Amino acid sequence: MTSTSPHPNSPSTPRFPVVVVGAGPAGLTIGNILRAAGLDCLVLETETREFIEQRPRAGVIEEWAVEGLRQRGLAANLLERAQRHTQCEFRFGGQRHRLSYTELTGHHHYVYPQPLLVTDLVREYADVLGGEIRFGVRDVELHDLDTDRPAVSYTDPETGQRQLVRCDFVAGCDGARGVTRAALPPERARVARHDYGIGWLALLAEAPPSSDCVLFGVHPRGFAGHMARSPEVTRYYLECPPGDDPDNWPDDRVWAELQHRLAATGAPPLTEGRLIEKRVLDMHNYVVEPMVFGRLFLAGDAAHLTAPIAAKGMNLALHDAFLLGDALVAYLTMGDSVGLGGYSEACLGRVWEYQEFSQWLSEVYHGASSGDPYRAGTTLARLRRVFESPAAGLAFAESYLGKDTGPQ
Ligand code: RFL
Repeated sequence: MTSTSPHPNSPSTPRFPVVVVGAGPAGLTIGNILRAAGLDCLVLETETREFIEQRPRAGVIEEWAVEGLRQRGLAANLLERAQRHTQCEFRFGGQRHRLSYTELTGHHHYVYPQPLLVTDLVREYADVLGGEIRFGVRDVELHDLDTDRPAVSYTDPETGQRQLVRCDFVAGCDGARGVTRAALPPERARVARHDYGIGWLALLAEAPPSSDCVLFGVHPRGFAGHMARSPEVTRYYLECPPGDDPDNWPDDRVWAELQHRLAATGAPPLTEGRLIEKRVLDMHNYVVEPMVFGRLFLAGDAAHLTAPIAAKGMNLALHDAFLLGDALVAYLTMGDSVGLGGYSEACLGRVWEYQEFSQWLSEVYHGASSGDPYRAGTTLARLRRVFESPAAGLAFAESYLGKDTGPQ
Protein backbone atom coordinates (compact mmCIF):
# COMPACT_ATOMS: atom_id res chain seq x y z
CA MET A 1 0.00 0.00 0.00
CA THR A 2 1.41 3.45 -0.83
CA SER A 3 0.84 6.76 0.92
CA THR A 4 -1.82 7.65 -1.66
CA SER A 5 -4.17 4.93 -0.36
CA PRO A 6 -6.95 5.92 1.98
CA HIS A 7 -6.55 4.54 5.46
CA PRO A 8 -8.21 1.10 5.61
CA ASN A 9 -10.81 2.29 8.09
CA SER A 10 -11.31 5.70 6.56
CA PRO A 11 -14.96 6.50 5.73
CA SER A 12 -13.81 7.18 2.16
CA THR A 13 -12.63 3.58 1.68
CA PRO A 14 -15.16 2.07 -0.72
CA ARG A 15 -16.86 -1.10 0.42
CA PHE A 16 -18.53 -3.82 -1.62
CA PRO A 17 -20.04 -7.10 -0.42
CA VAL A 18 -17.91 -8.92 -2.99
CA VAL A 19 -14.80 -8.04 -4.99
CA VAL A 20 -14.34 -10.32 -7.99
CA VAL A 21 -10.77 -10.48 -9.31
CA GLY A 22 -10.81 -11.35 -13.03
CA ALA A 23 -13.41 -10.83 -15.77
CA GLY A 24 -13.34 -14.20 -17.48
CA PRO A 25 -16.31 -16.56 -17.72
CA ALA A 26 -16.08 -17.40 -14.00
CA GLY A 27 -15.81 -13.85 -12.64
CA LEU A 28 -18.40 -12.36 -14.96
CA THR A 29 -20.92 -15.12 -14.24
CA ILE A 30 -20.51 -14.56 -10.50
CA GLY A 31 -20.86 -10.81 -11.00
CA ASN A 32 -24.07 -11.33 -12.95
CA ILE A 33 -25.57 -13.67 -10.34
CA LEU A 34 -24.83 -11.12 -7.58
CA ARG A 35 -26.19 -8.14 -9.53
CA ALA A 36 -29.33 -10.06 -10.52
CA ALA A 37 -29.94 -10.59 -6.78
CA GLY A 38 -29.54 -6.84 -6.19
CA LEU A 39 -26.10 -7.17 -4.54
CA ASP A 40 -23.25 -4.80 -5.29
CA CYS A 41 -19.95 -6.12 -6.42
CA LEU A 42 -16.77 -4.80 -7.98
CA VAL A 43 -15.02 -6.69 -10.77
CA LEU A 44 -11.31 -5.93 -11.28
CA GLU A 45 -9.68 -6.89 -14.59
CA THR A 46 -6.11 -6.30 -15.79
CA GLU A 47 -6.96 -6.20 -19.50
CA THR A 48 -9.20 -3.84 -21.49
CA ARG A 49 -12.80 -4.62 -22.35
CA GLU A 50 -11.91 -4.85 -26.06
CA PHE A 51 -9.17 -7.35 -25.29
CA ILE A 52 -11.29 -9.75 -23.22
CA GLU A 53 -14.12 -9.55 -25.77
CA GLN A 54 -11.76 -10.78 -28.49
CA ARG A 55 -9.41 -13.22 -26.73
CA PRO A 56 -9.90 -16.51 -28.60
CA ARG A 57 -10.03 -19.64 -26.46
CA ALA A 58 -12.76 -22.17 -25.77
CA GLY A 59 -15.70 -23.10 -27.91
CA VAL A 60 -17.24 -26.30 -26.63
CA ILE A 61 -19.84 -25.81 -23.90
CA GLU A 62 -21.65 -28.65 -22.21
CA GLU A 63 -25.42 -28.86 -22.15
CA TRP A 64 -25.78 -28.58 -18.36
CA ALA A 65 -23.59 -25.44 -18.41
CA VAL A 66 -25.80 -23.80 -21.03
CA GLU A 67 -28.83 -24.77 -18.96
CA GLY A 68 -27.19 -23.16 -15.91
CA LEU A 69 -26.62 -19.95 -17.88
CA ARG A 70 -30.16 -20.04 -19.26
CA GLN A 71 -31.69 -20.39 -15.81
CA ARG A 72 -29.80 -17.25 -14.79
CA GLY A 73 -30.91 -15.28 -17.85
CA LEU A 74 -27.43 -15.39 -19.43
CA ALA A 75 -27.88 -17.62 -22.48
CA ALA A 76 -30.23 -15.75 -24.85
CA ASN A 77 -27.60 -15.01 -27.53
CA LEU A 78 -25.91 -18.34 -27.06
CA LEU A 79 -29.14 -20.28 -27.58
CA GLU A 80 -29.88 -18.27 -30.71
CA ARG A 81 -26.43 -18.51 -32.27
CA ALA A 82 -24.59 -21.58 -30.97
CA GLN A 83 -24.19 -24.65 -33.10
CA ARG A 84 -25.33 -28.00 -31.70
CA HIS A 85 -22.83 -30.82 -32.10
CA THR A 86 -24.07 -34.40 -31.94
CA GLN A 87 -21.10 -36.50 -33.01
CA CYS A 88 -17.33 -36.65 -33.23
CA GLU A 89 -14.96 -38.53 -35.51
CA PHE A 90 -11.71 -40.25 -34.65
CA ARG A 91 -9.30 -40.89 -37.50
CA PHE A 92 -6.72 -43.61 -36.97
CA GLY A 93 -5.14 -46.33 -39.09
CA GLY A 94 -6.19 -44.31 -42.16
CA GLN A 95 -9.89 -44.88 -41.35
CA ARG A 96 -12.77 -42.72 -40.08
CA HIS A 97 -14.66 -43.80 -36.96
CA ARG A 98 -17.74 -41.76 -36.03
CA LEU A 99 -19.35 -41.70 -32.63
CA SER A 100 -22.88 -40.29 -32.48
CA TYR A 101 -22.90 -39.36 -28.83
CA THR A 102 -26.34 -37.79 -29.04
CA GLU A 103 -27.78 -41.09 -30.28
CA LEU A 104 -26.17 -42.85 -27.34
CA THR A 105 -27.12 -40.37 -24.61
CA GLY A 106 -29.77 -37.95 -25.90
CA HIS A 107 -27.39 -35.06 -25.09
CA HIS A 108 -25.31 -32.77 -27.29
CA HIS A 109 -22.56 -30.14 -27.14
CA TYR A 110 -22.95 -26.46 -27.89
CA VAL A 111 -20.24 -24.65 -29.83
CA TYR A 112 -20.11 -20.94 -28.99
CA PRO A 113 -16.77 -19.09 -29.03
CA GLN A 114 -15.63 -17.93 -25.60
CA PRO A 115 -15.17 -14.28 -26.73
CA LEU A 116 -18.87 -14.16 -27.65
CA LEU A 117 -19.85 -15.54 -24.26
CA VAL A 118 -17.57 -13.06 -22.49
CA THR A 119 -19.05 -10.22 -24.59
CA ASP A 120 -22.57 -11.30 -23.59
CA LEU A 121 -21.61 -11.56 -19.91
CA VAL A 122 -19.87 -8.15 -19.78
CA ARG A 123 -22.77 -6.46 -21.51
CA GLU A 124 -25.32 -7.96 -19.14
CA TYR A 125 -23.24 -7.18 -16.05
CA ALA A 126 -22.01 -3.68 -16.87
CA ASP A 127 -24.51 -2.23 -19.38
CA VAL A 128 -27.79 -3.91 -18.40
CA LEU A 129 -27.41 -4.52 -14.65
CA GLY A 130 -25.13 -1.52 -13.98
CA GLY A 131 -22.43 -3.59 -12.27
CA GLU A 132 -19.14 -1.91 -11.34
CA ILE A 133 -16.10 -3.05 -13.30
CA ARG A 134 -12.60 -1.58 -13.59
CA PHE A 135 -10.49 -2.53 -16.58
CA GLY A 136 -6.73 -2.19 -16.90
CA VAL A 137 -6.02 -2.37 -13.17
CA ARG A 138 -2.44 -3.20 -12.10
CA ASP A 139 -0.74 -4.91 -9.15
CA VAL A 140 -3.81 -6.38 -7.48
CA GLU A 141 -3.09 -7.38 -3.87
CA LEU A 142 -5.31 -9.14 -1.34
CA HIS A 143 -5.33 -8.26 2.37
CA ASP A 144 -6.73 -9.63 5.64
CA LEU A 145 -8.30 -12.68 4.01
CA ASP A 146 -8.53 -14.58 7.28
CA THR A 147 -10.59 -11.82 8.88
CA ASP A 148 -14.23 -10.94 8.21
CA ARG A 149 -13.13 -7.60 6.69
CA PRO A 150 -10.82 -8.51 3.83
CA ALA A 151 -9.65 -5.93 1.31
CA VAL A 152 -8.28 -5.70 -2.19
CA SER A 153 -5.92 -3.01 -3.44
CA TYR A 154 -4.86 -2.16 -6.98
CA THR A 155 -3.28 0.58 -9.03
CA ASP A 156 -5.80 2.67 -10.94
CA PRO A 157 -4.70 2.85 -14.60
CA GLU A 158 -5.84 6.45 -15.06
CA THR A 159 -4.45 8.10 -11.92
CA GLY A 160 -1.61 5.68 -11.20
CA GLN A 161 -2.72 5.75 -7.55
CA ARG A 162 -3.27 2.80 -5.26
CA GLN A 163 -6.92 2.15 -4.44
CA LEU A 164 -8.15 0.12 -1.49
CA VAL A 165 -11.56 -1.57 -1.43
CA ARG A 166 -13.01 -3.27 1.64
CA CYS A 167 -15.37 -6.19 1.17
CA ASP A 168 -16.97 -9.20 2.83
CA PHE A 169 -15.71 -11.74 0.28
CA VAL A 170 -13.13 -11.98 -2.48
CA ALA A 171 -13.84 -14.21 -5.50
CA GLY A 172 -10.51 -15.19 -7.05
CA CYS A 173 -11.35 -15.66 -10.73
CA ASP A 174 -8.13 -14.43 -12.32
CA GLY A 175 -7.26 -17.54 -14.28
CA ALA A 176 -4.10 -19.60 -14.44
CA ARG A 177 -1.71 -16.63 -14.37
CA GLY A 178 -3.46 -14.55 -11.75
CA VAL A 179 -2.44 -13.57 -8.24
CA THR A 180 -5.25 -14.87 -6.03
CA ARG A 181 -4.12 -18.52 -5.99
CA ALA A 182 -0.80 -17.41 -4.48
CA ALA A 183 -2.69 -15.88 -1.52
CA LEU A 184 -3.46 -19.37 -0.18
CA PRO A 185 -0.73 -20.19 2.34
CA PRO A 186 1.05 -23.43 1.28
CA GLU A 187 0.29 -25.04 4.63
CA ARG A 188 -3.44 -24.44 4.11
CA ALA A 189 -3.82 -25.67 0.51
CA ARG A 190 -2.47 -28.61 -1.44
CA VAL A 191 -1.67 -28.12 -5.12
CA ALA A 192 -1.76 -31.37 -7.12
CA ARG A 193 0.01 -31.07 -10.48
CA HIS A 194 0.32 -33.17 -13.58
CA ASP A 195 2.57 -32.37 -16.53
CA TYR A 196 1.86 -34.37 -19.68
CA GLY A 197 5.25 -33.49 -21.19
CA ILE A 198 3.44 -32.66 -24.42
CA GLY A 199 2.88 -29.46 -26.37
CA TRP A 200 0.03 -28.52 -28.67
CA LEU A 201 0.34 -25.96 -31.40
CA ALA A 202 -3.01 -24.17 -31.10
CA LEU A 203 -4.13 -22.67 -34.39
CA LEU A 204 -7.05 -20.59 -35.59
CA ALA A 205 -7.61 -20.68 -39.34
CA GLU A 206 -9.70 -18.27 -41.38
CA ALA A 207 -11.25 -21.23 -43.13
CA PRO A 208 -14.63 -22.91 -42.92
CA PRO A 209 -14.76 -26.19 -41.00
CA SER A 210 -13.75 -29.21 -43.08
CA SER A 211 -16.18 -31.56 -41.38
CA ASP A 212 -19.62 -31.31 -39.80
CA CYS A 213 -18.12 -32.51 -36.51
CA VAL A 214 -15.04 -32.44 -34.31
CA LEU A 215 -12.14 -34.52 -35.71
CA PHE A 216 -9.47 -36.24 -33.63
CA GLY A 217 -6.50 -37.56 -35.61
CA VAL A 218 -4.55 -40.20 -33.68
CA HIS A 219 -1.38 -40.62 -35.69
CA PRO A 220 2.17 -41.95 -35.18
CA ARG A 221 3.47 -38.45 -36.07
CA GLY A 222 1.32 -36.89 -33.34
CA PHE A 223 -2.23 -35.91 -32.47
CA ALA A 224 -4.17 -33.49 -34.69
CA GLY A 225 -7.54 -31.92 -33.90
CA HIS A 226 -10.18 -30.01 -35.87
CA MET A 227 -12.98 -28.06 -34.17
CA ALA A 228 -15.46 -25.71 -35.80
CA ARG A 229 -15.69 -22.29 -34.18
CA SER A 230 -17.95 -20.55 -36.71
CA PRO A 231 -18.79 -20.91 -40.42
CA GLU A 232 -15.68 -18.80 -41.17
CA VAL A 233 -13.18 -19.86 -38.49
CA THR A 234 -11.85 -23.28 -37.50
CA ARG A 235 -9.61 -24.26 -34.59
CA TYR A 236 -6.88 -26.81 -35.24
CA TYR A 237 -4.35 -28.43 -32.93
CA LEU A 238 -1.08 -30.20 -33.71
CA GLU A 239 0.87 -32.12 -31.11
CA CYS A 240 4.42 -30.76 -30.88
CA PRO A 241 7.30 -30.85 -28.40
CA PRO A 242 6.54 -28.86 -25.21
CA GLY A 243 8.03 -25.38 -25.35
CA ASP A 244 8.32 -25.54 -29.16
CA ASP A 245 8.65 -22.21 -30.96
CA PRO A 246 5.66 -21.31 -33.18
CA ASP A 247 8.23 -19.92 -35.64
CA ASN A 248 9.22 -23.55 -36.28
CA TRP A 249 5.77 -23.94 -37.81
CA PRO A 250 5.47 -21.89 -41.02
CA ASP A 251 2.00 -22.10 -42.58
CA ASP A 252 3.06 -24.61 -45.26
CA ARG A 253 4.38 -26.98 -42.64
CA VAL A 254 1.23 -26.61 -40.52
CA TRP A 255 -1.12 -27.42 -43.39
CA ALA A 256 1.03 -30.31 -44.68
CA GLU A 257 1.09 -31.84 -41.19
CA LEU A 258 -2.65 -31.33 -40.61
CA GLN A 259 -3.50 -32.84 -44.00
CA HIS A 260 -1.25 -35.81 -43.25
CA ARG A 261 -2.35 -36.53 -39.67
CA LEU A 262 -6.08 -36.09 -40.45
CA ALA A 263 -6.04 -38.03 -43.75
CA ALA A 264 -8.44 -41.00 -43.95
CA THR A 265 -10.09 -43.07 -46.63
CA GLY A 266 -13.06 -41.20 -48.07
CA ALA A 267 -12.25 -37.94 -46.23
CA PRO A 268 -11.90 -34.85 -48.42
CA PRO A 269 -8.74 -32.76 -47.88
CA LEU A 270 -8.99 -29.96 -45.30
CA THR A 271 -9.99 -26.50 -46.53
CA GLU A 272 -6.94 -24.31 -45.91
CA GLY A 273 -6.91 -20.62 -44.99
CA ARG A 274 -4.90 -17.87 -43.34
CA LEU A 275 -3.67 -18.80 -39.86
CA ILE A 276 -4.69 -16.01 -37.47
CA GLU A 277 -3.44 -17.61 -34.25
CA LYS A 278 -0.43 -19.83 -33.73
CA ARG A 279 0.73 -20.53 -30.19
CA VAL A 280 2.26 -23.43 -28.30
CA LEU A 281 0.41 -24.65 -25.21
CA ASP A 282 2.23 -26.94 -22.80
CA MET A 283 -0.20 -29.56 -21.56
CA HIS A 284 -0.33 -29.49 -17.79
CA ASN A 285 -3.01 -29.59 -15.12
CA TYR A 286 -3.29 -28.57 -11.47
CA VAL A 287 -5.91 -28.67 -8.74
CA VAL A 288 -5.90 -26.55 -5.57
CA GLU A 289 -7.53 -28.17 -2.55
CA PRO A 290 -9.43 -26.68 -0.81
CA MET A 291 -10.43 -23.84 -3.13
CA VAL A 292 -11.02 -21.56 -0.13
CA PHE A 293 -8.91 -19.62 2.36
CA GLY A 294 -10.75 -17.47 4.88
CA ARG A 295 -12.89 -15.03 2.89
CA LEU A 296 -11.18 -15.87 -0.44
CA PHE A 297 -13.00 -18.31 -2.73
CA LEU A 298 -11.22 -19.40 -5.91
CA ALA A 299 -13.19 -20.26 -9.05
CA GLY A 300 -12.29 -21.48 -12.54
CA ASP A 301 -8.71 -21.70 -13.83
CA ALA A 302 -7.48 -19.87 -10.72
CA ALA A 303 -8.33 -23.03 -8.77
CA HIS A 304 -7.80 -25.78 -11.32
CA LEU A 305 -6.32 -25.97 -14.77
CA THR A 306 -7.37 -28.60 -17.28
CA ALA A 307 -5.29 -28.60 -20.45
CA PRO A 308 -7.60 -28.17 -23.46
CA ILE A 309 -7.28 -31.90 -24.24
CA ALA A 310 -10.90 -32.59 -23.30
CA ALA A 311 -12.36 -29.05 -23.70
CA LYS A 312 -13.38 -28.88 -20.04
CA GLY A 313 -11.83 -25.72 -18.53
CA MET A 314 -14.54 -23.19 -19.27
CA ASN A 315 -17.22 -25.69 -18.31
CA LEU A 316 -15.60 -26.16 -14.91
CA ALA A 317 -15.24 -22.39 -14.55
CA LEU A 318 -18.99 -22.01 -15.12
CA HIS A 319 -19.80 -24.82 -12.68
CA ASP A 320 -17.77 -23.13 -9.93
CA ALA A 321 -19.34 -19.77 -10.77
CA PHE A 322 -22.90 -21.08 -10.48
CA LEU A 323 -22.13 -22.64 -7.09
CA LEU A 324 -20.19 -19.67 -5.73
CA GLY A 325 -22.58 -17.04 -7.07
CA ASP A 326 -25.59 -18.81 -5.58
CA ALA A 327 -23.79 -19.47 -2.28
CA LEU A 328 -22.75 -15.82 -1.92
CA VAL A 329 -26.31 -14.68 -2.63
CA ALA A 330 -27.69 -17.12 -0.04
CA TYR A 331 -25.23 -15.87 2.58
CA LEU A 332 -25.46 -12.17 1.84
CA THR A 333 -29.26 -12.05 1.55
CA MET A 334 -30.34 -14.69 4.10
CA GLY A 335 -27.28 -15.47 6.22
CA ASP A 336 -27.39 -19.05 4.91
CA SER A 337 -23.80 -20.35 4.98
CA VAL A 338 -24.45 -23.91 3.77
CA GLY A 339 -23.45 -23.21 0.16
CA LEU A 340 -20.24 -21.42 1.10
CA GLY A 341 -19.34 -24.15 3.59
CA GLY A 342 -19.74 -26.90 1.01
CA TYR A 343 -18.43 -24.91 -1.97
CA SER A 344 -14.98 -26.41 -2.39
CA GLU A 345 -16.12 -30.00 -1.99
CA ALA A 346 -19.07 -29.48 -4.34
CA CYS A 347 -16.74 -28.15 -7.06
CA LEU A 348 -13.96 -30.65 -6.64
CA GLY A 349 -16.09 -33.72 -7.40
CA ARG A 350 -16.63 -32.56 -10.97
CA VAL A 351 -13.08 -31.17 -11.19
CA TRP A 352 -11.47 -34.52 -10.41
CA GLU A 353 -13.86 -36.38 -12.68
CA TYR A 354 -12.87 -34.12 -15.59
CA GLN A 355 -9.18 -34.35 -14.67
CA GLU A 356 -9.40 -38.14 -14.88
CA PHE A 357 -11.13 -38.02 -18.26
CA SER A 358 -8.55 -35.56 -19.53
CA GLN A 359 -5.76 -37.92 -18.47
CA TRP A 360 -7.52 -40.90 -20.09
CA LEU A 361 -8.07 -38.98 -23.31
CA SER A 362 -4.49 -37.70 -23.36
CA GLU A 363 -3.25 -41.28 -23.42
CA VAL A 364 -5.63 -42.07 -26.31
CA TYR A 365 -4.49 -39.00 -28.27
CA HIS A 366 -0.77 -39.27 -27.60
CA GLY A 367 -0.02 -42.99 -27.08
CA ALA A 368 0.37 -43.69 -30.80
CA SER A 369 3.05 -41.00 -31.13
CA SER A 370 4.82 -41.68 -27.82
CA GLY A 371 7.59 -43.66 -29.51
CA ASP A 372 6.76 -46.55 -27.16
CA PRO A 373 5.22 -49.42 -29.17
CA TYR A 374 3.65 -50.87 -26.02
CA ARG A 375 1.77 -47.63 -25.27
CA ALA A 376 0.84 -47.30 -28.93
CA GLY A 377 -0.65 -50.82 -28.91
CA THR A 378 -2.64 -50.41 -25.70
CA THR A 379 -4.01 -46.98 -26.57
CA LEU A 380 -5.19 -48.12 -29.99
CA ALA A 381 -6.89 -51.07 -28.30
CA ARG A 382 -8.55 -48.61 -25.91
CA LEU A 383 -9.76 -46.53 -28.83
CA ARG A 384 -11.06 -49.52 -30.81
CA ARG A 385 -13.04 -50.63 -27.76
CA VAL A 386 -14.97 -47.33 -27.79
CA PHE A 387 -16.27 -48.24 -31.25
CA GLU A 388 -16.69 -51.99 -30.77
CA SER A 389 -18.33 -52.10 -27.34
CA PRO A 390 -21.60 -50.18 -26.86
CA ALA A 391 -20.89 -50.00 -23.12
CA ALA A 392 -17.44 -48.45 -23.74
CA GLY A 393 -18.94 -46.09 -26.34
CA LEU A 394 -21.58 -44.95 -23.86
CA ALA A 395 -19.00 -44.47 -21.09
CA PHE A 396 -16.88 -42.33 -23.42
CA ALA A 397 -19.91 -40.30 -24.53
CA GLU A 398 -20.97 -39.57 -20.96
CA SER A 399 -17.52 -38.32 -19.98
CA TYR A 400 -17.06 -36.38 -23.20
CA LEU A 401 -20.41 -34.61 -22.73
CA GLY A 402 -19.76 -33.91 -19.07
CA LYS A 403 -21.21 -35.23 -15.92
CA ASP A 404 -24.83 -34.24 -15.69
CA THR A 405 -25.94 -33.65 -12.15
CA GLY A 406 -29.38 -32.37 -13.05
CA PRO A 407 -30.48 -28.76 -12.54
CA GLN A 408 -27.55 -26.37 -11.92
P1 RFL B 1 -9.94 -16.71 -17.59
O1 RFL B 1 -10.82 -16.87 -18.77
O2 RFL B 1 -8.47 -16.93 -17.78
O3 RFL B 1 -10.21 -15.29 -16.98
C1 RFL B 1 -9.38 -14.75 -15.99
C2 RFL B 1 -9.40 -13.25 -16.14
O4 RFL B 1 -8.61 -12.66 -15.09
C3 RFL B 1 -7.78 -11.66 -15.66
N1 RFL B 1 -6.63 -11.49 -14.74
C4 RFL B 1 -6.63 -10.61 -13.72
N2 RFL B 1 -7.54 -9.70 -13.33
C5 RFL B 1 -7.24 -8.96 -12.25
N3 RFL B 1 -6.07 -9.07 -11.55
C6 RFL B 1 -5.13 -9.98 -11.91
N4 RFL B 1 -4.01 -10.09 -11.22
C7 RFL B 1 -5.40 -10.79 -13.06
N5 RFL B 1 -4.72 -11.78 -13.69
C8 RFL B 1 -5.48 -12.18 -14.70
C9 RFL B 1 -7.44 -12.15 -17.04
O5 RFL B 1 -7.07 -11.10 -17.91
C10 RFL B 1 -8.77 -12.79 -17.45
O6 RFL B 1 -9.63 -11.87 -18.09
O7 RFL B 1 -10.36 -17.70 -16.39
P2 RFL B 1 -11.83 -18.35 -16.03
O8 RFL B 1 -12.88 -17.31 -15.92
O9 RFL B 1 -11.55 -19.25 -14.90
O10 RFL B 1 -12.20 -19.22 -17.34
C11 RFL B 1 -11.44 -20.35 -17.69
C12 RFL B 1 -11.49 -20.55 -19.21
O11 RFL B 1 -11.11 -19.34 -19.84
C13 RFL B 1 -10.57 -21.70 -19.65
O12 RFL B 1 -10.71 -22.79 -18.77
C14 RFL B 1 -10.91 -22.19 -21.07
O13 RFL B 1 -10.57 -21.20 -22.02
C15 RFL B 1 -10.16 -23.49 -21.37
N6 RFL B 1 -10.41 -23.94 -22.75
C16 RFL B 1 -11.57 -24.61 -23.08
N7 RFL B 1 -12.50 -24.85 -22.13
C17 RFL B 1 -13.67 -25.47 -22.46
O14 RFL B 1 -14.49 -25.71 -21.56
N8 RFL B 1 -13.96 -25.82 -23.76
C18 RFL B 1 -13.07 -25.59 -24.77
O15 RFL B 1 -13.38 -25.87 -25.94
C19 RFL B 1 -11.81 -24.99 -24.45
N9 RFL B 1 -10.88 -24.71 -25.41
C20 RFL B 1 -9.46 -23.64 -23.76
C21 RFL B 1 -9.73 -24.05 -25.09
C22 RFL B 1 -8.26 -22.94 -23.46
C23 RFL B 1 -7.35 -22.67 -24.49
N10 RFL B 1 -6.17 -21.97 -24.12
C24 RFL B 1 -5.76 -20.78 -24.74
C25 RFL B 1 -5.48 -22.33 -22.90
C26 RFL B 1 -8.82 -23.77 -26.10
C27 RFL B 1 -7.61 -23.10 -25.81
C28 RFL B 1 -6.64 -22.85 -26.92
